[in-house]
This record gives sequence, structure tokens and C-alpha cells, in this order.
Amino acid sequence: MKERTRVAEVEPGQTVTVAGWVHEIRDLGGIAFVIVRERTGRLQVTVPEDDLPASVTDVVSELSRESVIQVTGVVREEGRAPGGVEVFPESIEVIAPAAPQLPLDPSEKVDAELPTRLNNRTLDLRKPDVQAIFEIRSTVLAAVRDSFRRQGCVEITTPKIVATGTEGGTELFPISYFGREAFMNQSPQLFKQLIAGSNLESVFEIGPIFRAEEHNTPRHLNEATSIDFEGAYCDASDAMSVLEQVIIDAHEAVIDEASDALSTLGLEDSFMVPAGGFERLTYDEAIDQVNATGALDEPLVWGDDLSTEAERALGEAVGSHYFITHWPSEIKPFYIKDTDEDETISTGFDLMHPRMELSSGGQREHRHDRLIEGFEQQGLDPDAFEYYTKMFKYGMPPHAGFGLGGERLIMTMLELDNIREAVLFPRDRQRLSP
Ligand code: AMO
Repeated sequence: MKERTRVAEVEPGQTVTVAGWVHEIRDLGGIAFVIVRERTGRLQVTVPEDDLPASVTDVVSELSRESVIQVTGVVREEGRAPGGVEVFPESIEVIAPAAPQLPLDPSEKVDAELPTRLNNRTLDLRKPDVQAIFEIRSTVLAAVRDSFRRQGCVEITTPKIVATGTEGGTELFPISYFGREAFMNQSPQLFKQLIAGSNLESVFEIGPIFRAEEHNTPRHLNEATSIDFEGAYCDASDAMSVLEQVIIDAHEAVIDEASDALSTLGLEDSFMVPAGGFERLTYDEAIDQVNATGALDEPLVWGDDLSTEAERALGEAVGSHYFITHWPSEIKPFYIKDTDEDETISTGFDLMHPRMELSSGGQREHRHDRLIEGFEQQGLDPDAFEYYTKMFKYGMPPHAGFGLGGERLIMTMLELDNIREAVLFPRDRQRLSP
């Protein structure tokens, strides 16, 4: 294609060729204005009918919104136009016409319903506020990657077709693997541990996880992006420090690199980098605080997991990111190590945003005999996990890690109501395409 000038770079006095979508056409009789939109902004093309050849005015009279056009012309200052400039076209070429009936109109001020938007994601993403979410998502994932690398971690990728689950059997998606039973991975948990026990020591992965969750809620997906860390010679406190740094670095990057996108979302004043030193509440303190709010019909008792209502009540009371530590061992998975002082209390932790859980982690059980006991206590067959447990016989150092929900991170950063807003093509109980 012909070289194009990006709309944000157009200067008065230049002759430019820009390409983009027809955002709006206003024909005032005698003069028409065509607003061209592309990623960097919008540009007014001014078409005075008497002064321009029929080859240009005829094209304009036939234009449909969202068609892709290429305009060559001279730029002049015009204070009333977007960006303060307008282009007088020498030529306008339709590169790809759009059908006149649009399933979703990107220039509409009022948002279409979410299902309509997701069914027409290409058109939806032509809206600046939707575009802004995914520009920020890209910034966040790059910042997370940089943060881990600065913290001495090596990026890994682990299989997504696996032989066993890790996070509870009912949430698995079974598939057929050349006639054998297999599953989509729920978490890179066991693989990242196997690699933390190698010379790579500290590793991270950003990749998909698949959960056959029954929940159809604004914060659950059936395919999500998990940001995982695992570090040898780390305890739970070390892993929490790594996680806190990742969260802070991600927020800082958004301010430094995506401030325009933040303004597009109207968040330039409210968006803040969380202060370091996140509060660390023990599970006991957390349930006491929840019960003290009086928000629950039934008070929590020791051993209960935190319900959505409990998380909300606690989040309101704390008001910023916080950790919950020292969870009862019985509600944490087999791979989480118990505390040395009390085997009913685990080293597991959760990172909470005032609105919801963002991450879980903990120190892992690295002693082979205790690991096997843990499987048996949770009713799991250790033989099925032999590929994993056997490496614990050959010098598995103490290690710890976490899994952080990528979409929940973005959803909470950008105050989105529904997690699906943070995914291009979300997978939920109803949605399998696009
Ligand atoms: P867990 O199951 O708590 O822990 O998952 C970690 C984080 O991943 C996100 N998450 C989800 N986000 C959207 N939709 C879902 N269905 C979904 N499921 C999980 C959440 C959650 O806090 N292996 C452990 C982590 C570890 O110990 O390293 C694990 O997977 O933000």
C-alpha cells in the first residue's frame, strides 16, 4: 500500500495520504465533512462540492460509514475540526466498502449491549474507549514481563494439554488425546514447580488457563490469562514481595506509557499506583474483621472460605490491596505447605483487591513423603501424579509462588464492571464463538 501519514502526525501545510474508517459523514448541501478515524485519532476531510472534481465528490456521495478510505490532500488549520486541522482532498479512494446496515455503530455515543459488542468485536474495538482497554492490557502484560525479568526470573511456557488437574477435579475440561483421556490445563502449577526445582530456579509464565467453572459471573471466565511465578529458595513472604512489585510496576507503566488511553477512559484523575507495603492480614484477623462489619447474615467460622459478600465487606473495610495469610490447610490445595508451627494452618496466601481476589499462592510442600501424604489426605491418587512427585526425590529445594489473574488485574485497574470487557473473545458458559 501507499505510505500513509498517521492522523496524529498530520501538520498544516503538508500534502498527506491518510487511510482509515469513515467515522461520520455530514453533508450540509454544498459542503460535506467526512471524519476519518484510525488508531491515532480522527481527521476532518472537507469537501466543498463546487471546488472539487466530480471524481472526488461522487465518491463522497456514495460513501457508507465504516468503509475504509484513502484520502490524499492538503492540510490546513481549522480550529473547529478534531485535532485543529482539516484536509482538502485531491483524491478519495474506497479501499474496502462497508455494508450500509452495521450490526454495531462505532460512532454511537451509547454503548450497545455486551453480547452484541462481543459478537462484533472488530467493530466494537473501533471505539476509542474499547481500544483503550486493550492498549492498556498490552502495556500491563509487557510491564509484568519486564518486572519479572528485572526480578531475576526466566520466562517459561508449559503445556496446555495435560494428564491431570491441579485445582480440584470438577473444574476440568476433558479432551481426547489420541484416544487417551486428557484435559485442558487449569494452571501451570505442577510444571512451574518442576522447573523451579531446576537450575532456572525463578520462573514466570503468562498463559491461558481453562476452568470448567459453573459460575457465570462478572468475574469468572472459562478461559483466563494466568500470570504465574515460582521461585526456588523462596518462602511465602518472598513470593508476596515479588507479587507486590509486579502489581506496582504494572500500575506505574500504565501511568508512564498509556496516559492517553487512561484519559480516554476518564480515569486520569482516579487511577493511582497502590502504595507499597500491602497490609498482610492473617485469616483469623480477616474473618474477625468480616464478622465485625455485620454484613453477613451468618458469621464466618474458622475453616470457611470467604464468600463474595465476605470479600466485599472486607475490601470496603481495608480499602486497598491486601494479603490474607495463614489460611486453614484444609481449604488449600495439596501442593501448599503447612506452617512449621501448626499443620492445620498453611503458608497459603491470597492477594485481594477491595473488589475481589486477584491472586493465590504460597510456599510449596517440597518434602516427598509429606507431599504423598497430602495427596492421600485430599483423596487424590499419588500414582497419577508420579511424573511430578518423582522429581521431589532428587533434591527439590524449598520454593514458593503465585498465580495472578490477568483479566482480574486489568478489570480492577480500569474499574470495569464485567471481566469480559478485558478479553477480546471471552469464553463463558454460553460463548464459544467468535
Ligand atoms: P487460583 O485457582 O486461585 O490459584 O487462581 C489464581 C488466580 O487466577 C484467577 N482466576 C480466574 N480468573 C478468571 N476466571 C476464572 N475462572 C479464574 N480462575 C482463577 C484469579 C485467581 O486468584 N495454582 C494456583 C496459583 C498458585 O498457587 O501459584 C491457582 O491456580 O485471579
